Amino acid sequence: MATSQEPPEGVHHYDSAEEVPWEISKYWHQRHNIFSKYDDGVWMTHDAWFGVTPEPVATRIASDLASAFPPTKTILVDAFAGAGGNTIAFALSGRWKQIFAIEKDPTVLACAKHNAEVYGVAKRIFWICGDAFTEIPKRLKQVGKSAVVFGSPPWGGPTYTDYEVFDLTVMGPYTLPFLYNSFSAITPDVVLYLPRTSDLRQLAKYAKPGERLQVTHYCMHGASKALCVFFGSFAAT
Ligand code: MGP
Repeated sequence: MATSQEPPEGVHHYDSAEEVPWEISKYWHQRHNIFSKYDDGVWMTHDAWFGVTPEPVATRIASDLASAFPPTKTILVDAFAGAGGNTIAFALSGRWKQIFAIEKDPTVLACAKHNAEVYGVAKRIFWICGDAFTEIPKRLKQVGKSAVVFGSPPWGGPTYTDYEVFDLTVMGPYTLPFLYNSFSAITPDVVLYLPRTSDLRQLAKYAKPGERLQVTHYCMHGASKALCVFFGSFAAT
């Protein structure tokens, strides 16, 4: 579905390489891997390019989450929706009765909504402009036991690649302990999308006695893009 809407200020759709700022050009060249429907008018902000989950990875994550949790889990919360890569894939999976997409930057949320329209799933998603750490307790405290929280937080920018092993306790602006403590207060079923170099020892500390946490690397062209750690019902014994 091609859209003819004009992007609001701060939002762009680049059609040719000449329009693209140099720091984004590596991502723009991967645009069809990031959104297969990019040419149908996908919207992005400058910063959204750095953190968006490429479509094949988002699709695989959505399929893994669909089967990971029991049927009593009917609500999926995307705590940091960004430009919508993961949210769209969760909606396309058809697994969830309700999907909440939370994003605190209204311009980025406008991109996510628009991109979901491009993919024909915008009406299947509840869009929330706000901070995940206040919105989730406010809206989901009562239904937490039916919910899974997925979080693809900011990693402090592309410089995460400067470290051989990425220290999740200093990840900015939200550290692993802060993310885990905030979301697990609502539901034990939390999945976080983190740098491929994340310190696994820091993740392992959250395994309950006798349990192991599942960590899945998501790859494209034979190389890991990132990993997901699954907390909660999914824990392997
Ligand atoms: P990358 O390392 O910035 O780029 O991001 P590239 O070129 O795709 O990777 P490489 O294999 O060529 O080195 C890799 C993936 O990490 C992206 O596709 C995003 O899904 C994810 N990602 C990157 N950053 C900086 C963030 C971030 O801050 N937050 C989240 N949630 N994901 C990110």
